[in-house]
Amino acid sequence: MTEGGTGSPRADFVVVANRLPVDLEKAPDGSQRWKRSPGGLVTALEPMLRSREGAWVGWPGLADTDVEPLVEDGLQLHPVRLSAQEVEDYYEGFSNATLWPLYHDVVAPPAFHRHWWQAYVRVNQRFAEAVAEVAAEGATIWVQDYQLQLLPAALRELRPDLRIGYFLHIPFPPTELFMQLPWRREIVEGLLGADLVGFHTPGGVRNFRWLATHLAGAKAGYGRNEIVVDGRPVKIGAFPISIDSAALDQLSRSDAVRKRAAEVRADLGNPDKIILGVDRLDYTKGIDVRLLALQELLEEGRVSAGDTVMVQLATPSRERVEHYQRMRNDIEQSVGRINGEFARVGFPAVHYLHQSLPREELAAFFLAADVMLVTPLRDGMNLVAKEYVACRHDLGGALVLSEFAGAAIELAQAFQVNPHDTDGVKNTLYEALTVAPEEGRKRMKALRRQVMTHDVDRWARSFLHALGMPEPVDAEHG
Ligand code: GDG
Repeated sequence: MTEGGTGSPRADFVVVANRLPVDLEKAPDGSQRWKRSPGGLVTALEPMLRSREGAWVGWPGLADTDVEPLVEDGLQLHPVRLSAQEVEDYYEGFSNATLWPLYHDVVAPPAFHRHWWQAYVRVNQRFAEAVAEVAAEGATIWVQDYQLQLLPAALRELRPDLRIGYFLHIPFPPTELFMQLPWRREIVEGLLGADLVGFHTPGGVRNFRWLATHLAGAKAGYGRNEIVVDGRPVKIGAFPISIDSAALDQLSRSDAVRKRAAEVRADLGNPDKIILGVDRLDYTKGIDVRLLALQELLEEGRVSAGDTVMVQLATPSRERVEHYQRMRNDIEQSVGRINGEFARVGFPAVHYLHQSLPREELAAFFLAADVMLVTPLRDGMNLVAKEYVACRHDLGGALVLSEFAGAAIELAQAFQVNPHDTDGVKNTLYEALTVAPEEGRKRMKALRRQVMTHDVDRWARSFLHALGMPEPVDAEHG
């Protein structure tokens, strides 16, 4: 950390994301307190932020609230203020009702509203100004995700001295779909303000290269992973994100989690097979796809309720966005229909929890599940698939995974399915339920080889290395 022109401390490494790694919460008595929101990203970046006395810029989660910069648990946090109207237009609107569905293959129709776009522009500019204030001369900035695609160019305008990296956590869509966006050129130009633009998959890189060439006049650069814009090289590349594999492996080996996994099985009535789904309640995750597959297997008598039990954990998400409210109703109706037809008193066929569970509890469910169903219609990566694998130190369990999750590229030995093909999902689910133990172990071993050696720390390092971030001066290891 160095002293800025105004005498305020300035950081050499700044992470900027829509949200801070802590949430500001308002208690019923009006008092405010910070709550840590432990995501994979924070875990991965925390050591690097600390060793460089870095800073994090983001929205604290409460609208219309001024919050002073603070140091929380050794991390420098710089809150950006959003008004309630901006949360509605920039966040719930343009980010989650325009970009989110558009980038996920329009599995829901995206809505295009000019006033949402205007808020998106305004908020991105505000974030850029906040980062420009915080960053030291020549600092490295890492911009995260689809809410902040205009930030790289806005920031370069203010601070050409900075080294700017950008990473997209969701898929970058096929060019034909992206072209629907009325502000397509502005978005591509916004991203091109970065020195490095990263995606989960090579497909995202290809789509972006085409758009940069056709919409922003980018030229071929040095090698496949570089393009040149106005004489300035911009690197592009695939950096598949991962999880803290070792920590999860360790957690799942703990006595407490193993004991809890056995309890979960007993609580479910000691069925032969437990099928598990864990997702944010989102229409991209294909929760309906797997419920239909289970329903048909039950109807056909290929599995029986009681012997086979499904647990769907659905974390509440974006509850103010209309599409999410409708989808929640549909899913809850399906669960009700299946139970209405196939359950016995005290023995539901599907256990559905619309709740967020503690990490240890989640690990216990992973360890207890014979089949993990991950069936998104489109997903940038899907960390749940990797978390399940990291928890299966016993080489038990089978992973059914959609071809349309970014994780499918690395997790080739999963039981892969096309989520649009109901028969395919149904038959593959059945195959996973009845796989011979030796074959199951072989597959899980291969999956674990990938997940245990490619963790989130490796992901962050490879991105920052490609960006050319200097090692901290006092680093113990060169
Ligand atoms: C976006 C992209 C990409 C879920 N329920 C609970 C809980 N979770 C945790 C999971 C996992 C995380 O939330 C969800 O991550 P995913 O990757 O599955 O999905 P998104 O939230 O859509 O994330 C995605 C990711 O960004 C990273 O780049 O992989 O494609 O869409 O870690 O375990 N955690 C706890 N309780 C729950 O009830 N503690």
